[in-house]
Amino acid sequence: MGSIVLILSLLLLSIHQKTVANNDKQSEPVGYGYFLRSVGVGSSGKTLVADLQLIKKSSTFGPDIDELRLFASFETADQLRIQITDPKNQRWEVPTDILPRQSNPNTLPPKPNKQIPAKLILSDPKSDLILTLHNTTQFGFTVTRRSTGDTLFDTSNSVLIFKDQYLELTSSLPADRSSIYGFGEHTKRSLKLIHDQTVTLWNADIGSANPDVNLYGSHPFYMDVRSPNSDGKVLAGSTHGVLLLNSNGMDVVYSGSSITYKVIGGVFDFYIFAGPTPELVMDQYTQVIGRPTPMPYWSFGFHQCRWGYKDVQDLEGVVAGYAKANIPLEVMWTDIDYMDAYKDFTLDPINFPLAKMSAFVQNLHQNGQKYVLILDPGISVNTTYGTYIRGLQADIYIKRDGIPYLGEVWPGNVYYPDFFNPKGALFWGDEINRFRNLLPFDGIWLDMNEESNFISSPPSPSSKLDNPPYKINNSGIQMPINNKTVPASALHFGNITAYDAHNLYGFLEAKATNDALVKITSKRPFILSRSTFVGSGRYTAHWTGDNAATWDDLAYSIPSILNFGLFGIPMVGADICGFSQDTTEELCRRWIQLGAFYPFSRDHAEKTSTRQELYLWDSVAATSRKVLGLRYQMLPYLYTLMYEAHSRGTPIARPLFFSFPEDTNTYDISTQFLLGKGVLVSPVLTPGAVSVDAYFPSGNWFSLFNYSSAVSVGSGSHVRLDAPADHINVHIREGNILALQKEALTTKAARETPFHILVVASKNENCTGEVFLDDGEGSEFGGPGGKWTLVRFFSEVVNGKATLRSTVENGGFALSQKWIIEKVTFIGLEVGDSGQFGMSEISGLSLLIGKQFTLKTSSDDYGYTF
Ligand code: MIG
Repeated sequence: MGSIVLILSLLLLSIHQKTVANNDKQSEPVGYGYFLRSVGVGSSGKTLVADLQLIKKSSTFGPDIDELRLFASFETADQLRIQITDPKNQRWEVPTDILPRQSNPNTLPPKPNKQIPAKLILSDPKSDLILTLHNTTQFGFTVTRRSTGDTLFDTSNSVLIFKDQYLELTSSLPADRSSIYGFGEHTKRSLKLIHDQTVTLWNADIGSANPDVNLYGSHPFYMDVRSPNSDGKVLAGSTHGVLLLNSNGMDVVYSGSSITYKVIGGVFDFYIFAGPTPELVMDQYTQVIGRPTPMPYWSFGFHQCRWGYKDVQDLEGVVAGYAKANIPLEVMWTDIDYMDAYKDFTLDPINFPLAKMSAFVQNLHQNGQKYVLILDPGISVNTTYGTYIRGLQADIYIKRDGIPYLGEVWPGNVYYPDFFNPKGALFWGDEINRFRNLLPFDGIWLDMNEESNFISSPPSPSSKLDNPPYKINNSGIQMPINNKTVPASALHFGNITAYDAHNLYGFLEAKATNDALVKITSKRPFILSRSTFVGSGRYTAHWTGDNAATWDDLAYSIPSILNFGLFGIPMVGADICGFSQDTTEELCRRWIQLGAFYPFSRDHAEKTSTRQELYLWDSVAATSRKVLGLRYQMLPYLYTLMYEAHSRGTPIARPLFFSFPEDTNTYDISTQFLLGKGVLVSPVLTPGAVSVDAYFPSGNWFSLFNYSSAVSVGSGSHVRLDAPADHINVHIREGNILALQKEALTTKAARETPFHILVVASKNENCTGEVFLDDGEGSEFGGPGGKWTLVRFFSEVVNGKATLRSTVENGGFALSQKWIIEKVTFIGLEVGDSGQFGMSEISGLSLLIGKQFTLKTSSDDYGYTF
């Protein structure tokens, strides 16, 4: 039997030839790439070790590594891991203390196999995933879904390249059926990745007002939502996830029909998550990278920040301005202005003197408000500065050529603490503790941790790290990787190079800060970090960085926020009203309308821009009272979504396809999002608009501002909604039950109000909701025997009679707080077949929320009995 081998030269697209084989039988290795030399399957049948041998050398981007080892393992039924590395030389991998994970299944080299079949299958009967190793003209692998036969990941049409400083691998995708989400951090015009683009991952202090370039964090993770295939086996919304666990700089080239990883170091370490729903992918993904850390209840309040507050009086004026305007203000922030000459852990003695700052913070606390301050990692090189001296004594600064690396940030010359060094983390924690003893701040904002540097040090001629052969598309223009950061040849503790560790700096700073705050306060910390990596959600919240006060940036905040949900960092927001440039009354009004529904809701601006506190314009103030009023009513819901995120990884703010995966129209939506499973936010994103074109997946939807205003669509439809200047459309879908409280000026005051249960009845679907209650600040979040309560609500309409009942887990806590339900509102009660909806409100109740109950409306008039 003759085999037909077609060799195409794709010199322009790839540095290597591409080999396409159309036969199934093993033939002589052809072209570049590798072939399988030996394969051993572990005794469980769920793991495999293989040795690969280079077919033909190439010199572009350095010499090839001749022999590779592949480990494959069904780590769980839903998680297949495939790692390819160099068996002879230990290569850089993300350290296991940064990301704890299973060790390789079997490090024994497999026995050489004489006859390796052209196809070798590894499967776990419990798993829907199947791994096939191909060994026709060269090695490749595919991952398929057993239940549908769908190919999820497929390298068999491309060449594997593995050099010291360049790794390349391509997976083919069904361009017409695959919707890809993820990879970050970038500002994107669309949530779904558009075809034919390169996304670069290399943490950089580049303002998020710049779309499509690498920003502050690195998340080599994507979710692939499939549309149905022609044989009807793949149902719409069948979803899997793919993580490349690698911290090195990389370009990811996405054409639509393929995805190519071009990585400048480390190893290939793929995790394929079986899903098959977006929610399950998030559950599986965050089991590996760590669940999002619980955020304090207060952090769901509204935050005000600004770079350029002049002095304590300025701060006091802002707090008073909010109070006077009756707009909720939970947290007041200070940017670098509070510091003495921009030195961390100091106060400007003239404008922010300790006595005044102490009184200011004490006042906030008395009003149930909080205070958060900024810290930059760079420590001012200054022999009169205690922090600097203690750092030197502890020998914890990042070094280059044997001495601390000298960078430049706001204070001028700086050294960077090395968070890889256990002593570095302790030093940082100790400085935090000292400062907190002076000024009892409530949370920490970590900026400039990419690491940002105002200078670019020249490459060291003796190092191959500062100027690697493959230039990732840093800044969108192949800027050197050393551009305005700590150079790649700098060294961390344990001889870890900045080349490998660069993208982990912000992660480690957040971890050190979190560890310190837990130790100091015994409460759950609130930390906001600009730089992040895979798993940062275990320690920190995130904001999207330096956007601009433009309508585009308002719109792009939605994809950015939704992406961070996919990265396991659900507490995320964008600078409301815009960071750089002067905002306008209209933009700021539309922005707070949207920003009131960001998981993290903070107004922040750049020093030279016009002031933009919400009370400064009457129309912005009025809309703020309205939208933040709804946010504060929804605090128990937002907080319960945090609990859900922590328990199962589900984002707080979600793309529409999370709840409606079967509706392929939802895959393209970047201008709306869901809070939880059933609250749809449809903002105005353009100037001058007084209506909005919103997409509604099938069902009955009710305005949360006006329960009698309904949108009812049989199948998903675009609906034009009124959106006058003072209004944002927020709808809740049938089948949901919300536990609301009353709005107030602080979360503390809101928490003291009685509950209002809003039941959105449904004829066709289960109607459910839940609320998680605890003290909102303890380090424990759920857990056995703890001080928390989980109440689940169920409602049905039978013969025109609506019922609401609850089940209560661990009711003791809620009972101890004496929380009561004062009102129950049923909306969406269908009146016969009229298409009209009825409403029934039961007020004057005093049901203990910590005790289960059943409530029935009597027929006809929806009166109630219980
Ligand atoms: O070089 O601290 O993204 O939020 O206001 C700019 C001043 C440093 C960048 C942050 C921004 C903050 C600003 N910082």
